[in-house]
Amino acid sequence: MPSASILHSNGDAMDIAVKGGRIVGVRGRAADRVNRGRLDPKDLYGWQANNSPDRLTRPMVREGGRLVETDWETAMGRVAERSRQLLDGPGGWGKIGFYTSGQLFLEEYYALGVIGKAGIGTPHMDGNTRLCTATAAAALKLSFGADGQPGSYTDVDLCDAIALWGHNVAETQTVLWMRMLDRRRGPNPPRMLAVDPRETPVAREADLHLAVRPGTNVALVNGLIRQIVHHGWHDRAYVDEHTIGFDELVRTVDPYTPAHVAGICGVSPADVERAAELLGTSERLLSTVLQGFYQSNQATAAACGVNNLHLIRGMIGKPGGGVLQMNGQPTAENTREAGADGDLPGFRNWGNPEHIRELADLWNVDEMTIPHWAPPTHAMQIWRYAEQGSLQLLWISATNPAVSLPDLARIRRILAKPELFVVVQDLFLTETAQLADVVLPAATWGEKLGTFTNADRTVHLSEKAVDPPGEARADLDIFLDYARRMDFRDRDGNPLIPWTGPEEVFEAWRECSKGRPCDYTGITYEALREGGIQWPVGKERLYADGVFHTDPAYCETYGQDLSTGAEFEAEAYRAKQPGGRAFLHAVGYQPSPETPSDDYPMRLTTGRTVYHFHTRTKTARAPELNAAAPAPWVELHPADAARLGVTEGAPVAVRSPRGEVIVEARLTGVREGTVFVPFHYGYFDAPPGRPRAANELTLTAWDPVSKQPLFKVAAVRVEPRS
Ligand SMILES: Nc1nc2c(c(=O)[nH]1)N[C@H]1C(S)=C(S)[C@@H](COP(=O)(O)OP(=O)(O)OC[C@H]3O[C@@H](n4cnc5c(=O)[nH]c(N)nc54)[C@H](O)[C@@H]3O)O[C@H]1N2
Ligand SMILES: Nc1nc2c(c(=O)[nH]1)N[C@H]1C(S)=C(S)[C@@H](COP(=O)(O)OP(=O)(O)OC[C@H]3O[C@@H](n4cnc5c(=O)[nH]c(N)nc54)[C@H](O)[C@@H]3O)O[C@H]1N2
Ligand SMILES: [Mo]
Repeated sequence: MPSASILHSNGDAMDIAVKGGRIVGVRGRAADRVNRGRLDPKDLYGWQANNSPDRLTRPMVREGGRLVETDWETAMGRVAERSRQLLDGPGGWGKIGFYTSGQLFLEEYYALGVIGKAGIGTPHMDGNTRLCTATAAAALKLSFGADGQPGSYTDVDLCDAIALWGHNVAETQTVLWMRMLDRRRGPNPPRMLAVDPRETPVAREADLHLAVRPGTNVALVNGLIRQIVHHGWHDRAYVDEHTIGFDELVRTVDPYTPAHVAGICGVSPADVERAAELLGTSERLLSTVLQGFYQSNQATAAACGVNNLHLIRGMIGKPGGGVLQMNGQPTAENTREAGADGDLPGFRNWGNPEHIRELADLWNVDEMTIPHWAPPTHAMQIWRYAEQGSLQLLWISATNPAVSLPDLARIRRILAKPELFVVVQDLFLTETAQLADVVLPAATWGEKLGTFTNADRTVHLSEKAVDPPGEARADLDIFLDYARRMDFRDRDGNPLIPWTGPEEVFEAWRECSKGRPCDYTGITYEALREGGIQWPVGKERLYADGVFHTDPAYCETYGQDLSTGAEFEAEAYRAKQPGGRAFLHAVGYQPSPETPSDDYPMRLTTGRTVYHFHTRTKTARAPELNAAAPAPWVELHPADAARLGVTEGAPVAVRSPRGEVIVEARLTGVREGTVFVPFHYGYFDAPPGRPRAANELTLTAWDPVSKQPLFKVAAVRVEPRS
């Protein structure tokens, strides 16, 4: 049965093989535009998690402190009853929050979005996409007027230079990496630049590797722009015609000489010059940006910096010349476009009354029901409200925050609070589910029908190949059941949510997306059965004509201050008269909120390995993947290891002001003074007395603009352990 990969954002098309009602394998689909038959190791083996004997098969509720199995009627009854109690009290909508995912399907997000925004009317909705690609969305909105990826994967085939900004694509999107390697090993290979504090496979392949100090991306990008302008490598005509803010950009980056940048970033001035030349003299430059930028200090400013670089070189929307402000999760794009996170569906602007009116008409509800009086509550704030007690029901779907959020000791404390009613919807009894009041067993990929969209806007249909185990239900069915129990009504007293299955929701979503940047009106289930299709249909690249989505009536945001995150008013935005031009935004470098000290002298950064997906609920259950990376580690520079008296494989303690992990040392090409710990390892299968989740160490701090947490910069102390 046709589907696409669910363990990264590449959207590799595949067929699911079924025997005796069970999934028995997968293979890549040769005809698809995204992957041409290739698959990632996680996809080749990860499906085995579907068949795992410890899948949740019945709902559970907390009784006398323990979780016990029950039936759907009891479990959903409790969720609806608690919701009703809260809603019937004053300001009830403000007591209910939803924390969802980048791993459900488009239809599920849209249904959830309508439930939250038009049914309950809560502004407290977000996804783990806040931890993942909130910065991509913020940077795309601020530079180009709306979310939506300008580039296309075919740019890999056509470019003459590739710059990877904090993106270890070789381990995180292996099929895209193979496409890059095809070029590198073929005729006219593109030059390659890697910006990463570690010597990743990407860094080893690149012609130039800038091993920047974590948290200094803005200084680097400012310096590169300065050199490009200094050498006259920018496209003055494009800048004049299609952008706003060039003079101020030039003023802002002026102090960032190669020597100044070298001092901040810990690289050589000559390498800064070389990088500027590589970028400045290419004719078709492709950039990809990911977590080394998005989860690091000044995230949105750094990501906008890459947009700036492309805009001043006139390299947006051209074959081979473009930016991929990458997605990470398989369906992150859909959370953002369908409005299950803070955004309004269809990339609508919460500050624009006309956009609110459109939604109110579409859903036939009162405009005042739809939260739009302030920016939507971002995930980090939702958790704070839960901590402070104003939020009293938190419904978590398809994410495992007890391992994936920063400062886990705090998150465990919040989840365990008796006043907070926690609903967890998952496949397994995860670290988070163990702390829930109600656990809802979900069906997953291969067991339900729906669509999702990859990082280059390609939509795939994922068919239902097998039945879910036991009583597990598709997430959409769970949300629709809740809507029925809550009896949400529209302005005329008719059911707000009349849908019964995914295709009906998709039809409703098409209507909602009409005329917006993410227009799905040209896409149907039937057409998708032939293979992946990009939105909007017929546009391989956005902004090919140099006209951006910045018109005040159309744009998704009126802008934010890049250093404080403060939101601009409609008036101020209109006064800029963007008229379809893109914005060049820039700010100076500021150090991370936590930098090394005497007590915590080293920099910690965190991230991924090729064999595991996130908190490993799927990949630890695939024997091949688990065997390839069974336990966590810390990467140390050999000189740091020698100084600390640590040898390869020895146990070491890594401590931060928040907590400790004890993991094995690996001596690698990470920058001196920096250590790296993968964040995949939670505690469901941890040996006793060995804390090992990287997020025991990380801090509660976020980028002021995108509100994405800073997983890539903390201060730590490393010590040998016997
Ligand atoms: N194998 C695998 N693949 C995945 C996933 C997975 O869990 N496993 N998850 C998917 C998801 S959701 C995502 S979001 C993507 C993430 O994909 P990536 O962003 O490629 O993955 P990370 O390892 O989180 O971070 C990338 C790099 O950032 C570097 N880095 C750290 N700090 C800094 C800094 O300050 N500046 C710079 N320039 N670089 C820095 C790290 O050394 C790391 O190599 O992967 C997707 N694909
Ligand atoms: N230190 C550090 N922390 C990080 C990061 C980092 O680089 N460093 N990266 C961040 C990023 S980019 C991300 S994306 C997050 C990921 O963090 P999480 O979202 O917490 O990670 P997952 O393990 O993917 O959790 C998804 C959960 O959904 C369940 N699930 C899977 N499919 C379905 C389904 O169809 N329905 C339902 N209901 N459940 C399903 C899985 O069993 C799993 O428990 O972690 C973030 N945390
Ligand atoms: Mo992610």
